[in-house]
Amino acid sequence: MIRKFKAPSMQEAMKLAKDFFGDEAVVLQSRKVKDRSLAHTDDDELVEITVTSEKHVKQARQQANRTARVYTPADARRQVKKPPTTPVASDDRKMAEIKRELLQLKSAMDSLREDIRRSHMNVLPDTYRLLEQDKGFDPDVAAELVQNVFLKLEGTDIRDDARIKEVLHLEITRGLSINNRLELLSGRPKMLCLVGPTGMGKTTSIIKLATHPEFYGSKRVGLITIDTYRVAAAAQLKTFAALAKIPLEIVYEPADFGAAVDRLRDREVILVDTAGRSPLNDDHLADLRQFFAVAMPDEIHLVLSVSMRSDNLVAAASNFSSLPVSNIIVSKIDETVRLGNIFNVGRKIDLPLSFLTNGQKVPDDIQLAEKSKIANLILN
Ligand SMILES: Nc1nc2c(ncn2[C@@H]2O[C@H](COP(=O)(O)OP(=O)(O)O)[C@@H](O)[C@H]2O)c(=O)[nH]1
Ligand SMILES: [Mg+2]
Repeated sequence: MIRKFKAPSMQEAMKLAKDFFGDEAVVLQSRKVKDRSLAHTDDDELVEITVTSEKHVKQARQQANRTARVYTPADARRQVKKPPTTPVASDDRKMAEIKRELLQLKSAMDSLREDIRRSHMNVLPDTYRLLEQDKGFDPDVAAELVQNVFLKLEGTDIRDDARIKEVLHLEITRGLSINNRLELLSGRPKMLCLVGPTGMGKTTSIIKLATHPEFYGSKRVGLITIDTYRVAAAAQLKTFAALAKIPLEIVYEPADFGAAVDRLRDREVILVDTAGRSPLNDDHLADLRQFFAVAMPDEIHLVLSVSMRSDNLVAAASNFSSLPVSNIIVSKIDETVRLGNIFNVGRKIDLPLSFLTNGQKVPDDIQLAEKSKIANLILN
């Protein structure tokens, strides 16, 4: 359902929309129109907003998804391969028609999405610009945040920059998902494994976690490197382990993993580093799955650098989705000021954040992921 509301100001029009749709109101479009009623002169202007509700947008999306699932390209191929029971020409025509309808639906959804995005730019343009252009929030993530902020504002809030920032801080805090328990397990070591593309900071993070007093620096730590391609990736960790007098096991085969874990059974924490020649290829992941079949880590943290583009982050995460990843470590937050990407990661990958790393200094440059602290980092 879509309705238009007219009022002398944006706020009054929004009030009418909220009275009708409640907090679910989504502004699709806003524009200035002339007031044609007799009581006013020609110069009077009204704000007209076109509004629907979150529920209706969701329904429209679900409708589109349902329709799309019924006719996937694979279905279309199967359909073509089937021996024709009816004249081929009529089947082809039907498929073409369905395809055309789907394309129309898709383009309607795209333009609806674009309208929603633009309507938020109209309501709080400065906030939207700050998030998207300065802070690196993805357009859809920024639009959703601005929408939530706008709905929380009351009365004259909309002209109060400090209040807007305060609500924005709250909304960012609310939108983050965190899981950063450091507790040990009783009776056996807790096993943490770090996975991720090469160069993200896995090995450095392991060294920080193993030595930082706030993390596992005061615990009995054991280290394991899974080196699936025999790339001698453990050299860095070997030097460190010798200096820090921490036992290190290097394993090349899944069969050796169980014994290595067993040799470290008196430890409180086992930190497992992973290295492969090209960690994004399927072989590396299939290998890792074999290691995990021997001994499953209690936590698997995917390490991703915040200075990567958000679509590459999502691609990297989906590459690792064949592993039971439990958390995201966001690394290298010192390398960009566009820290909205931390929020993008959380929203798009749908896994809780555990740690942030903020430099090359060992062991200092690592922190627990904390909602309010992340919101501060992003906004200041
Ligand atoms: N600026 C910055 N550099 C980092 C951070 N963490 C790791 N690095 C650097 O990134 C490079 C790759 O790190 P490494 O731990 O070997 O990555 P791995 O391949 O995932 O194990 C090294 O030069 C590290 O010093 C960080 O938080 N900030
Ligand atoms: Mg490494």
